[in-house]
Amino acid sequence: MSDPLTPVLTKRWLSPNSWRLSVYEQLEGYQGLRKALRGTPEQLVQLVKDAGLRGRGGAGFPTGLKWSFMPPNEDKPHYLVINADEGEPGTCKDIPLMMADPHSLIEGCVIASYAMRSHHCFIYVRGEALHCIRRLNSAVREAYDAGYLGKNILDSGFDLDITVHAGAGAYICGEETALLDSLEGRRGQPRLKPPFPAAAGLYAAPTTVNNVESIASVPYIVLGGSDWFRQMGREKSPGPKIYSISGHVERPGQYEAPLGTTLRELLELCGGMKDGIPLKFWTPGGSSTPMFTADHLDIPLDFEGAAEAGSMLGTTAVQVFNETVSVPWAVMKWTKFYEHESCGKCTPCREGTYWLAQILERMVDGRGTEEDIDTLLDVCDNILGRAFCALGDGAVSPITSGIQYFRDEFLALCESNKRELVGAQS
Ligand code: L3W
Repeated sequence: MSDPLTPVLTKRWLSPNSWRLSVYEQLEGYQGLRKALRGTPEQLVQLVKDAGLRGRGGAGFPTGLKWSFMPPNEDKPHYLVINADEGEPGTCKDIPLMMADPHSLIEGCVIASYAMRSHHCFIYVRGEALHCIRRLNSAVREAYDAGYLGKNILDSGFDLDITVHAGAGAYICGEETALLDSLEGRRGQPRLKPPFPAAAGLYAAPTTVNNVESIASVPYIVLGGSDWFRQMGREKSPGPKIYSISGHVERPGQYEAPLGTTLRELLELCGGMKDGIPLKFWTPGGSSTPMFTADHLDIPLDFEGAAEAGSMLGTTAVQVFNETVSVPWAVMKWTKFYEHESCGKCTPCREGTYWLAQILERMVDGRGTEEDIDTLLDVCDNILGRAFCALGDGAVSPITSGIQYFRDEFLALCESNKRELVGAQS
């Protein structure tokens, strides 16, 4: 539940003109950078490790550890790339953050670049979010004019340029190596890992790819310290988090709360279920994370809690569905999204999502048979762990979890078809 230490990341969002540099500066803006530049890069990496910050883009990889993979020498240029491609269905936290408080991201970029000895940072933004790209470009210009970017930042001797890059609206480009390919001007498709980006990333140079919310958290860690950060959230998943809540709730939106907050508590924050219609199912972190049901209201939504209950925290995109929604129908909609967005590089995902979508459409249309349920699970089994990137695994999550919790609904669709077939024959 929201505690006295939060909000952190969203604390400026309701201030008038919160995106302007002058407002940001009045509210502690760029104080973290001033403090960071007085220390060494190594101290910063250690601080972020001590804080226990974990990646906010879906995987929860420890941020400080990732930074420490960057080589200490500068034989090649080092790059920081911000993954602002936010494409996971239901996820709407990074774009609001960049719209309301772009300087927190920019300040985080300068601190992180200093820590990793990078002199060029790219912010890769979802192409459809033109409003966000404009806002970021304007904030970057303000930061250059004020000496927070460019040469000799705040007389520290440190130089950094930021380039805001517009993607072209492909979900796959949220996968970090596909993003790098796209940034290099190629068609966005995932690369084989290893090598991880820290060894060979953008232009084959050492690169760190971090999510917007992860980097926007950094100035607060520098100012508040690792112990302060660890007071929020849970031992292995510390800190504040922006939960994007959508669907059948009274007040959908972004809600900041410590990691480990439960859906029951989040529902209190957002006014409860819309019109009081009971909850049926929900995703903890976007459609790629296996769904939960009304039995999971008290699961702590942090990396461990979600995983122990059989799902993933993902992007904390909490999508809430009430009793009026058919699970097979929702699963079909999600599957058609994955089919459309499959990049086509690997066969399990390219062919598998196509077959899954065909079968689900047939079932929802009342033309399914009981064997279709087994076929669905079989195709899922042949995608899971066999696709080239995480997109394939994500695509099967709604289906396997949907059948796990709501098999009767899938069966009922097939039963009605069976009755029609028998009726037609008699
Ligand atoms: C060096 C090693 N670096 C791991 C780095 C790696 C990456 C990070 C996490 O997928 C998940 C996915 C989505 N040496 C390393 C290493 N790294 N081992 O750590 O890596 P990984 O592979 O665990 O995850 P990922 O490929 O980044 C992210 C799920 O999040 N998701 C989110 C989707 C959201 C979007 C979006 O909105 N744009 O894509 C939701 O569930 O399914 O499982 O940096 O290099 N030994």
